[in-house]
Amino acid sequence: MQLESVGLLRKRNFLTVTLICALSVFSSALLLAQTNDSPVMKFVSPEHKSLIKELIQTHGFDEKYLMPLFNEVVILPEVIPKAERPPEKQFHYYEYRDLFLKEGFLDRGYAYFEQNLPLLQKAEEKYGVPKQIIAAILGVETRFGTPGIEKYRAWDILNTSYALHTRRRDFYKGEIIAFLKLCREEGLDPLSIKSSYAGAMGVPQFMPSSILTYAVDADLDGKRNLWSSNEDIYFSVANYLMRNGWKKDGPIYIPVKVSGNPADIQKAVEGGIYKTVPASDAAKTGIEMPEWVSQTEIVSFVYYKPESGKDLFIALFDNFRAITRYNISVNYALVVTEVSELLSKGKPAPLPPAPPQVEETVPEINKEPAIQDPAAPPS
Ligand SMILES: [Ca+2]
Repeated sequence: MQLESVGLLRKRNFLTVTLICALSVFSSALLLAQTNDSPVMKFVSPEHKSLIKELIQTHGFDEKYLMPLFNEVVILPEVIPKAERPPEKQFHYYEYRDLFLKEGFLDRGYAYFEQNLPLLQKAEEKYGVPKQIIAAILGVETRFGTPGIEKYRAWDILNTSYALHTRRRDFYKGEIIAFLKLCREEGLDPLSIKSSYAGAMGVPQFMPSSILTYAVDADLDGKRNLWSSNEDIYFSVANYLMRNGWKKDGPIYIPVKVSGNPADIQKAVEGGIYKTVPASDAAKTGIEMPEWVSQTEIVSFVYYKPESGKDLFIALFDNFRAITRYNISVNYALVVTEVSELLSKGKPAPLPPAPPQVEETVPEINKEPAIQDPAAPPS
């Protein structure tokens, strides 16, 4: 990408080398398993062997159901660097927002928001999460439900990440178990479901464990359908945010002035999104909270770059942190907020046409009346 620094490229090269090493170790394990273990089991690593055992013994899956599935796994090592460096972690905010806030994106967003207003409103009324926030999340996740944006087979991604993404192996173990449970509960074919490179699925891009925990069958057809039921999708996103701390009618974030000791201010932002303090404590370190913010309100602080060369100090409220539970990134929560504000305002009216240029008027002479074409529709 054009914006990558040389440092980033070096890191990426390092990661690629590490990955190739990891993959070769993994391949050796695979080969060993193929030659020494069950000949039926094409795909197995030491980690997978223990996982399969757990799926059978603890979660009640049948070996005959599991083995053909695991044999189908295609390892996709190229997704690991993507998962390690998602765009929200690569860019300053003013660069990141430009990935979304383009004319086509917003036009699609305005139309989507308007078309789906009644159902979005219904979700807002039930969960207290504004409809424009729900729509903005879907915009950032899947370009307002653009079909075909998920490029991978979820089963391959989850197993690739479990096998190769060692830092997140425990996480992906849980996601494989959740995915199989989800498929069992909803009657889905595990091999037919698509996902992102990180294993997120459906229009709202939930991980399997999140679908099990937060997805709602809002249209009451007996299925939690995050692929094609807008009602299920909107209620699930709103439920997710509500259960992760969204406060109805609460603020998301505000810029605040700082006048205290720079070391204290630095300390206030060091902990990031989740290092919270009561607003009353912030005032003691020279952070000037506006009067309308209650002294007991829980806040955290970060800097971000709204434009090149400019750092803005902002106070984050529960609702900002709720959005980051969807994706732990300041950039992500900022862009969701910005998109939601634009959707809420609605599509700007087109500029008025330029005034007609004054031309010299020439008197018309012998102008015949226009002859009406009898075949033409009435004007
Ligand atoms: Ca449903």
